[in-house]
Amino acid sequence: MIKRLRPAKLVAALASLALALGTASTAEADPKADYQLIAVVYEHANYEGEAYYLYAPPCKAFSKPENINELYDGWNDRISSIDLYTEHKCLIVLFEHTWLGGPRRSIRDDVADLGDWHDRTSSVSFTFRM
Ligand SMILES: [Ca+2]
Repeated sequence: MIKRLRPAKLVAALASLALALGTASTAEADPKADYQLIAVVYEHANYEGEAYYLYAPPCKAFSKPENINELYDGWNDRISSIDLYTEHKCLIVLFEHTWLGGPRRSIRDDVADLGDWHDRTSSVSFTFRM
């Protein structure tokens, strides 16, 4: 069963993403204002179990990726399926280790079962999907 978005959870996800990405800004404008829901990741295959919402600014070219160098809130080595919001045309790259280290796997569409990538992802990168 896919969990519904709830405002409280959205706010919490945005807050922790801002911390994880270090997006603090001195500008008056809210630096998170243009964040999009890029994907929902789940602890089990087939979009089951606990869900986590991944937000990022609009995805840019490979030369300017948005990175989450360390998955937060206990999500290290936990993701098993991914519901990708393809309308944003983002490519997600999963990395086995933190800070984009180790083997990688590119995600271009929903993945109901990550197979040998179950409970393995430790950091992710978002770029624009050509
Ligand atoms: Ca890992």
